[in-house]
Amino acid sequence: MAVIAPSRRVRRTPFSDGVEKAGVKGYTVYNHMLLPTVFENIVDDYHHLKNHVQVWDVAVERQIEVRGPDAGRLMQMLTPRDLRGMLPGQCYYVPMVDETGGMLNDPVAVKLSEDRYWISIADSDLLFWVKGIAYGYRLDVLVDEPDVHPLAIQGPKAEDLMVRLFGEGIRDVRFFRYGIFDFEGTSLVIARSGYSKQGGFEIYVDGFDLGMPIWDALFAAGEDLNVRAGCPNLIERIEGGLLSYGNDMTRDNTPHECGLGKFCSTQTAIGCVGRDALLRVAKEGPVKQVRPISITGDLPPCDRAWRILADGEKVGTLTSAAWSPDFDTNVAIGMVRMTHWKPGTKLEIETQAGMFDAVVQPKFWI
Ligand code: THG
Repeated sequence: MAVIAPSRRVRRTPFSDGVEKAGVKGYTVYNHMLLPTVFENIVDDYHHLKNHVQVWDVAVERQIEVRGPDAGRLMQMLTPRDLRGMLPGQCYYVPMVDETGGMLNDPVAVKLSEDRYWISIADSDLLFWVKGIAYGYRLDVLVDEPDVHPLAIQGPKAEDLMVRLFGEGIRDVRFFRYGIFDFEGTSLVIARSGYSKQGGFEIYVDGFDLGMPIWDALFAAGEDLNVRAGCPNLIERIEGGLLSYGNDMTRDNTPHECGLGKFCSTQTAIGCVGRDALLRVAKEGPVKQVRPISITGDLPPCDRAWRILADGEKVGTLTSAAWSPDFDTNVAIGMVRMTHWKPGTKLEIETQAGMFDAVVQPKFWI
């Protein structure tokens, strides 16, 4: 692969200097910003993530701030998840859909106060949709992208590292809750969350200038914990069934097809613009759905959608795959038609390097 040409359109993050110093070997572009994909190699990065602690530059998880008297109303228009019980201090994983029930994004919503939220987005230009809804309905809200940059601390030793910087209070932060903690006189939102199944935190770093001081403080405090720079790991996130917007799902999919029905309460999500469409499809149930799939053989990189076949007929699409050292198989995520989605069903995957045998799994690996 050739290099990514640097330019203003491919934004650097407050942590990019640290990422480069740590020897980043690959990037992707996500929300028009650099996202590291590999440091040592993807397998070594994976073992380290599962055994130690990593600091991830996930500033690409951009915030859309929604602020004003109609903030709560606007948030409910965006998602089929019922937000009435959401309190300040909580984070919710919220599918966001258009008027057809198609997935626009799968962000984490952070409720800062009754009239102020952050939408911590996956890779799509959701800001335009949110601004359009706010303007079209003449809502009394401000919608913008603040100077806030998530830094994730992930891995089994994440809590011990965070305590050294922010104190014992870190241990009391529950999953998908946040607390406010001080760093050199600045108050920061710190949540127990992150795009791995290894446990950890996300620091919402407020302001570009604070980026490298926090980065450096984490590495200084964690030397004996074997802290390293890391990034969302392809193998670990497939094992954990963490979906990637734009890869595993697009606007063509409903939340139910993505297996995100458990994050929808469409019946009571009054005001959601996709509500009628979703009520219609939810009644029947989806006819295709995301499934964990194991594949045997020496796979090429999954850099395009692969056709899933059974008896020579297309029965689905395979969108993420990687070799898993811990489970000794290729782990994969695919969208499979209901006729072939039962665990144990044998499939064939058509790749750029030929055909591979695959089996639908009963559940994700972690
Ligand atoms: N953190 C923050 N913003 C994000 C991500 C993140 N924005 C982009 C992307 N990741 C959004 N996608 C996801 C996907 C899965 C999860 C979070 C964001 C996740 N899921 C838990 C799981 O599946 O185990 C369950 C969450 C729950 O039970 O509520 O964590 O990572 N800030």
